[in-house]
Amino acid sequence: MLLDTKRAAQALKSEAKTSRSPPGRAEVIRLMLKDQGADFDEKVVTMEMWKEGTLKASCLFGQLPMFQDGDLTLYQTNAIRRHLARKLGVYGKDQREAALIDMMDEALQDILNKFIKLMFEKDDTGKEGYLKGLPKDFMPFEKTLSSNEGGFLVGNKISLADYALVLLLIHHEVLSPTFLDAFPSLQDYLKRMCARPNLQAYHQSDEFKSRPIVPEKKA
Ligand SMILES: N[C@@H](CCC(=O)N[C@@H](CS)C(=O)NCC(=O)O)C(=O)O
Repeated sequence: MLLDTKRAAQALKSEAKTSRSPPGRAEVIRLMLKDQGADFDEKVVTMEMWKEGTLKASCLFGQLPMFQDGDLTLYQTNAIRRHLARKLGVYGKDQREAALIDMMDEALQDILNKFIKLMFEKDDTGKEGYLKGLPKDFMPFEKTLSSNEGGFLVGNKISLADYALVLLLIHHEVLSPTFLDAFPSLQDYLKRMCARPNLQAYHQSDEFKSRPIVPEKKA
């Protein structure tokens, strides 16, 4: 079970002025679970529930998300992501691949952090500068994909790093529909990934669309 605070976090940052809750960091977890066909329940915590305090007091670090897998209770998004990646077999075929997946994942989270910061800015002044920095940010992934015959970021099987990249590409395409024009390998990769039956179904679902990370005013 995934317990996520995205609505609570959104309400806390009410100046972001988007009426729907953004997917944020937990979305990679959902993408991985959906693509792998894993069953899970999700509870979204509202601001009212969170403010009441009992739930916060019960969380080990006073924060969400929280993930329960049988008798294992996990906090910390990255611990949850990596636990699931290991469990679902999307963490590389050996330690070498796992290390490369971690490296890619960390670099992608650096981009995600900048992206989330932009999404929560009150006005659009940062958008132009942000878009100018995209070639530098995404070129390492373009290069990696153009030289990896396996068709994935690491090895020849989908991994946690691919889920993180796919999600970032989807969100950046909303922010800037032409941004992928300069990246032929990323363009082809995104098409292939989004054609995976479970990913395609989730990407086109109302559930996915109900959590736009790019508020309409930013797109
Ligand atoms: N390092 C933690 C950070 C968790 C975090 O910042 N959670 C926020 C929501 S995204 C939260 O619970 N905020 C409410 C609070 O701190 O009271 C992780 O990656 O899971």
